[in-house]
Amino acid sequence: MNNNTACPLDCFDACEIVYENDKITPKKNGHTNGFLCPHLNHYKKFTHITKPRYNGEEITMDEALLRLKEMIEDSNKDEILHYKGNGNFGLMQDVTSHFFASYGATLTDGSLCDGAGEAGIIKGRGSNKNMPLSEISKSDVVIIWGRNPHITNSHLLPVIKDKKIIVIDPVKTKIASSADLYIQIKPHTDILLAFMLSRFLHIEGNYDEKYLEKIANEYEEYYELSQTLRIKKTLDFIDVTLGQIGDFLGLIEDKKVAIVCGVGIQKYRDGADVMQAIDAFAVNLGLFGKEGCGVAYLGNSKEAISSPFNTKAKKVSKVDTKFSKFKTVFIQGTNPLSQMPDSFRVIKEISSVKNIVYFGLEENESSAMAHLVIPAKNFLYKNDIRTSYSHNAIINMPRVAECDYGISEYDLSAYLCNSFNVKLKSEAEYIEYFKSFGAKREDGSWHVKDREEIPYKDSFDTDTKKFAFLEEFDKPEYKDKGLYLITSKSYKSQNSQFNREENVYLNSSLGFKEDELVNISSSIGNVKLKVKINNNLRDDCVLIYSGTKGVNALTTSLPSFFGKSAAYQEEKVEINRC
Ligand SMILES: Nc1nc2c(c(=O)[nH]1)N[C@H]1C(S)=C(S)[C@@H](COP(=O)(O)OP(=O)(O)OC[C@H]3O[C@@H](n4cnc5c(=O)[nH]c(N)nc54)[C@H](O)[C@@H]3O)O[C@H]1N2
Ligand SMILES: Nc1nc2c(c(=O)[nH]1)N[C@H]1C(S)=C(S)[C@@H](COP(=O)(O)OP(=O)(O)OC[C@H]3O[C@@H](n4cnc5c(=O)[nH]c(N)nc54)[C@H](O)[C@@H]3O)O[C@H]1N2
Ligand code: SF4
Ligand SMILES: [Mo]
Repeated sequence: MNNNTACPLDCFDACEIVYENDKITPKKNGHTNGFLCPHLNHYKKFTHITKPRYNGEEITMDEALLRLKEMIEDSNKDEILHYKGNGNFGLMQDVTSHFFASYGATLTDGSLCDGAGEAGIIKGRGSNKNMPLSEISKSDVVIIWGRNPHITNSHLLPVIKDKKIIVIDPVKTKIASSADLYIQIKPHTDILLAFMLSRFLHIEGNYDEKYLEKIANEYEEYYELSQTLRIKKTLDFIDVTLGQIGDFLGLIEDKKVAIVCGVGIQKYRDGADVMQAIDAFAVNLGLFGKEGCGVAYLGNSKEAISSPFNTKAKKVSKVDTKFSKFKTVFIQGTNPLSQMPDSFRVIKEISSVKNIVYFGLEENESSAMAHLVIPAKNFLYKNDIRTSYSHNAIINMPRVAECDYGISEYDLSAYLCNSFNVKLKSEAEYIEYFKSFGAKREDGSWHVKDREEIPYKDSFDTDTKKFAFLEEFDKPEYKDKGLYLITSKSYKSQNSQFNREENVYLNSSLGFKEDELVNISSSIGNVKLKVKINNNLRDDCVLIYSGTKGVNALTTSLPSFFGKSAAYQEEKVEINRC
């Protein structure tokens, strides 16, 4: 049996692993660089569901499949919703969507993740083509803007270790502590910093005029828009000094610069505009289409790969889903009862659904609500293939071991397709099809052949082929009430998988004591958590990690203005002693 596969998790890195003697070890070379993160190092210790359940009773897999078939028969086609997440990033995971779409059920669109930022990128550039890891490795200066690489993207670290680093983050993360310049910005004000940086480039005459004339000719109008902001008032409001702006522009002058953004900048309703303003700064610097320069965000992991699966279907939002309109909801690879915004709304909506099916690996809030629980096989026990949203590798994920419980997405779909007369090819045919998008490199690794290493070389992908600048944006109100909720990723968990966090983190100046129980509330809802003191936070921030039980009781289900994305940090919060 082939023993080379890849980590399946929703992560920038898409590590390659070797499975030998029941052990997961990292591939020594290439982007994996001989190390994995705690999730995969301890993967075998986590308990997975092994027995299917119906209304709390254990049943066999055959019985579970029969129940599923009956639930589908019991519902009109338009009363069936397939709610799928990315618990596993394998390309074969969409085979279930193929069944549901072909059958006439409803799928979802929108994003719980990076959708607002992606929409901003597409507004400006016309497409989302990412700066890959291999190009970041060629830059001189790396600006880490709302990303936390020690936690979420550790394989970026060896690549940038000898470079000048600028960090913009309201939390003093590990990379912020060792950065050449750290800006502890006020949350949700990155758009103002991006405008200020573009404006000062113009004031100092350091913008790339020749490039702008060719590829972004409305740059003068954009400069005028940036002049509608008052410099001192804006900088005071966002907690950035003129000295820091000077240092920032000094560090990047005449250098190869990579702006590496994370989801932190765009967990707001105007998240798309924030990203578009950061892109605009990069355009003013002339960073696109040059070696070692550009903007990295979360690329589209399926870029330059066309799907063999039918996913044309009626779609509803995955952010504010009206579950109660459906009779059967099939949940796959996600834990919406924890991870969707506005948990109270989700619980209320989903409670009236007659048939809730949970198809996943572990017990959580969603498996607890489900009438039918179907255990999936984990990645070691099924065939798949994956790509990444931060580099261009395509990695085969063959079955590397056997187990006698659970079912793969392909086998479950084959059962449904067979039961309801939907055409399906063999698993091997689909995997071969995906492989055909790969090309071998000299070092033996495979990459997605039609992805450009340096995108936007001669033009952008907008209708005019030029970069589209923001033409307007919401001016800040320069007033500040309530605390900012920061809800980011934890070292210990993968969103709600593995070891979940349980606390709220606060700066000591807020006057709360370690381990005291507090009530955190927003206009949406509330949650009670124990305090942990963390003075790496600003004193106007409250940090509750993704995956903490109850955090999404605080968050709004109103989607972003562009990109149909969840806005997890839109709501301000209050804290009170219990
Ligand atoms: N260990 C671990 N790794 C993961 C995950 C996980 O759950 N655990 N999840 C994976 C997934 S699904 C994703 S999408 C990626 C995301 O990877 P990242 O983008 O790194 O994710 P976050 O931790 O949400 O946010 C990054 C940083 O944004 C900062 N931030 C918050 N608000 C603001 C703001 O207003 N402005 C600025 N400038 N910064 C802000 C936070 O303090 C945080 O340090 O990580 C993936 N990797
Ligand atoms: N408050 C707050 N909320 C957030 C975020 C935040 O930062 N703060 N982050 C948001 C982001 S960026 C994301 S991406 C989402 C993630 O939210 P989810 O998509 O819900 O991700 P997880 O919590 O990791 O849950 C993954 C699920 O997939 C299942 N699974 C894993 N592997 C497989 C498999 O091979 N097959 C099947 N069938 N199931 C599998 C696991 O059992 C688990 O139930 O959360 C969002 N929610
Ligand atoms: S760093 Fe990311 S890809 Fe690598 S093992 Fe951890 S979760 Fe998987
Ligand atoms: Mo995500």
